[in-house]
Amino acid sequence: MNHIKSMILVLMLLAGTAFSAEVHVTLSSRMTGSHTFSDGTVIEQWGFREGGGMMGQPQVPGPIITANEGDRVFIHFQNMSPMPHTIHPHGLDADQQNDGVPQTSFEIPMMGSYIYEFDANHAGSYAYHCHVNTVIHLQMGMYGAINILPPNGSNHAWDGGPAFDFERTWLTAEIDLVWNQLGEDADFTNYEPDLFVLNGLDGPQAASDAYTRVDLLDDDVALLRLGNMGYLPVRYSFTGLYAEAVASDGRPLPERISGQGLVVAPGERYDVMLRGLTSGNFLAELDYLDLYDSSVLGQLTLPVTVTGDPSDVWPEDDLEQFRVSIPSPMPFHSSVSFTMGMPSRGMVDVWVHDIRGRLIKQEQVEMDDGSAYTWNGRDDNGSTLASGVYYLRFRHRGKYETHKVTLLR
Ligand SMILES: [Cu+2]
Repeated sequence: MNHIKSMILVLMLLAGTAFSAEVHVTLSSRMTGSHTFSDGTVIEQWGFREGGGMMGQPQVPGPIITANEGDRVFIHFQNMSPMPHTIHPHGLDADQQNDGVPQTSFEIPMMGSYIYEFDANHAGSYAYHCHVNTVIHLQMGMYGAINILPPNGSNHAWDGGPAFDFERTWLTAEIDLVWNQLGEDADFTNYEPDLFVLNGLDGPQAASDAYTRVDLLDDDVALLRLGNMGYLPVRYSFTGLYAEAVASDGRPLPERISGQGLVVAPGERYDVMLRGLTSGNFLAELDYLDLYDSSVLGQLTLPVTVTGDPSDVWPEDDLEQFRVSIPSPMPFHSSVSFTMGMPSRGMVDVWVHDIRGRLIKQEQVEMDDGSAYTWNGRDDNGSTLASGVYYLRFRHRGKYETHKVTLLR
């Protein structure tokens, strides 16, 4: 008996370490970078690049560091610049010696080096940035993303979370040209950004950047890792597309929320699943908001193309537990019905959106296996809706299903 127990313990230990590995990345810092925007404006840049040594310019944002949940990550940092810098793993549980906060640990001096290490404990989206005089070092470009995949490295937001076909990391920031010129001598009480950037690029540059732009084919699902490395909240809209935030700051959200109007505050990250509903050309619109009155200080738009034939049903993680039949009749004139397939009686949340993603109706109903849900083509106020395409989204025990219906008056 004891023998079996110890065998099991050994197997458990082996199983526990089966996926964990060491991830080693070499990053070096530079203060010699520059970037020219579409309108000809040139800025100075400080930042990181992959590899050590003296050669080459910084990359802004810095290289994306990718690991699997359970991995131990080692960042071999070389400071090839005249000022001290650090690497702070933002949102990760690093110990004090590895969190890159100079006030509680140390700076890496000119030509100095250090190996930062931490455990990638939770799949999700994180960041890194220099923490020396952070206000200006971050503004100058010393930031990048850390993306952690599930333990097996599969294309899921987390182990058991929603699947994606490809991912995009979108880091926003702004540039105050006076700060950019004055560097550490800038007046940090007066921030008046002139340029509003995504992955270090202005709108036209981002639109032609093969990594940043998003092109969806058929039922492709893109995982957008939205991170804010600037000082203004950024509001996103994806009109005509299906966008749903599933995680934030490295943890699954208790309730998925719409990506339409999602505001990402400075330092925050959101994981948004993006998918086409119909083929066409769409826009991701980013509004950079005033911290105090939420007025729009800057905007950036990015084309999102949907080609092929997106299906009507959102591809769900696991439909075994909860299924919703196709709508009947289709198209409908006065009402449309769906039959529930569920393991036992329980509450079902229902949302109705129009084709622009606006919420029309929301309710919670008690349903049983085989019960029918009927929508009468009216909004929450009981008003009759116009002819058109609507989306009904159902949720039961964390499982979602979405159906498209056509209303013909
Ligand atoms: Cu720095």
